[in-house]
Amino acid sequence: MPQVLAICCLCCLLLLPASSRAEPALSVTEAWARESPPGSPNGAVYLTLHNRGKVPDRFLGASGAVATAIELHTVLMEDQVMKMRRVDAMPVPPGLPVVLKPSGPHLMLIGLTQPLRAGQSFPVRCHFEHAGEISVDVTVRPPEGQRPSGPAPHDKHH
Ligand SMILES: [Cu+2]
Repeated sequence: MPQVLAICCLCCLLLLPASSRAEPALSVTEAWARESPPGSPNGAVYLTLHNRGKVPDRFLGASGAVATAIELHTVLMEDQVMKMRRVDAMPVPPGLPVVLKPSGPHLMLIGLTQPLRAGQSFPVRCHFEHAGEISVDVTVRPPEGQRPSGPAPHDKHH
């Protein structure tokens, strides 16, 4: 019965692309880390999450060989002191970019397995509840205060 087989194959072809060819709802951009001072055991990764889908997703953190452990941290003020807290997940609502940046949420690199040198990059795998795993390259930037390019840090507005 070659005809049955043909129909079956056609069905498979029609069904498959619907899920596999869809535009990825989630993307990770501007992944960067600060160069680690010599001997520093820890570091932090900052990045921007974009949810272009219609359903909320959740960022579950990341993994990679750059550190013994990578934790998702938020920063909060407690008695005028900035404190880091480990969280299990961060909401990534549709439409609004979620920015992990210095003095804000970040991926904490605990127990660096390699020094972070400016100009180099390393891979991490970001995990999402719905989107699954997304791999990104994290660019290492020079230490704060050293800006080989770009505007000087005097952008205070009163
Ligand atoms: Cu931290």
